[in-house]
Amino acid sequence: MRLIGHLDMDAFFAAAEELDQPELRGLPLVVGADPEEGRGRGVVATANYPARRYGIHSAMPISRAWRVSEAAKRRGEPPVVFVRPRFRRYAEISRRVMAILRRHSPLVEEGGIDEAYFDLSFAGSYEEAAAICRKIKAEINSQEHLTASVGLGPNKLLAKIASDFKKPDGLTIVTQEEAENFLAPLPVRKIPGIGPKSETFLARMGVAQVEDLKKFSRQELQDMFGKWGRALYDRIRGRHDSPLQEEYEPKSVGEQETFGQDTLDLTFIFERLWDMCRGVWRRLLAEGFRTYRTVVVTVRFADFQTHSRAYTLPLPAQSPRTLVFEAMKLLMPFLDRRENPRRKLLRLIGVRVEKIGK
Ligand code: TTP
Ligand code: MG
Repeated sequence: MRLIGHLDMDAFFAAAEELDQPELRGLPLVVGADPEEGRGRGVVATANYPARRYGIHSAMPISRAWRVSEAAKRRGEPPVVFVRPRFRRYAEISRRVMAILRRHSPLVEEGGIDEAYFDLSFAGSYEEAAAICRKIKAEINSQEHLTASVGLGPNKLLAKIASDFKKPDGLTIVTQEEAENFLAPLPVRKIPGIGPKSETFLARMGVAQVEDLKKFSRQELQDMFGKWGRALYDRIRGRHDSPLQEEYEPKSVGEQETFGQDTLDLTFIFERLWDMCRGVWRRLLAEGFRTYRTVVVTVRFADFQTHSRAYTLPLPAQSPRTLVFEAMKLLMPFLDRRENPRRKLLRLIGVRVEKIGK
């Protein structure tokens, strides 16, 4: 029997800030870009739970979070405290949390800075595995003074959905037998792989919950979503057998930048792109890699519409010049009529390399 856990820290960046600045505890808190009195142009990285009650969430424009805070002030409620992220501090906490997990599980797959899958099959039963999960949570609490939510299930899919089910400080157990009933009432968006676009597409067909999606045959899902549709057929029934991968390697290295003001100044944009490519190349080498095969460019227009275009080279490349060249080719269509017929100004660009190697 496989027993897989998934752990996800609660409001991670915000919780870390509250830990280091106790005077902030209990106040609505946003970690993210500088709001600059409402003129700030970046986004919210995360919000603590009091700020979420105001409707603030990750990836929201920081200017909007600022307006929410001003409105709260007018109602006589506490305004939001805005702080800049301190990534090195979060990485340090992350390392210690991962170390706690590794003391309790022989196989840990780090899924990101604040989440990981861990194999507890050796425990032999859900009861034993749940006891280990409680111990892990207790240790994170006593050693790091932070809370995490944990999901326990027969595979990575159910473990991940379960860890998100009760937050903060939750522990949710879903057995294979319970899986279908557990998934059925959830919004389709809870299935990893269903993003905002698929969600909208499905909503137009009246499909909101997982149980609505179960009316389609495997073939129908394939017709809608391509090859992924076939896998989706199994996912919504709680079936997923992909193994945990111990070696967590960053799958991509990238940078992005929100401009000081929206622009279509080609000289400026290319200069920024050039700089970013050099930055990406330096970080690739710094992380011990030498090659990449896929180049991804992201563009966000002034109206917040965001597009990414990727190109995969036939062979791994190992020069920064290829990166600049491919990134420029990917960016060009957004600057002219091909992808930007209304000549919208650019707000942000990003460059990323994927399929990286040593
Ligand atoms: P999440 O685990 O998605 O969010 P969270 O830990 O803040 O809150 P929750 O209790 O719901 O798990 O992401 C972990 C951290 O990653 C988060 O604290 C900040 C960062 N992050 C961003 O910078 N931008 C984003 O869009 C998201 C989703 C997260
Ligand atoms: Mg989290």
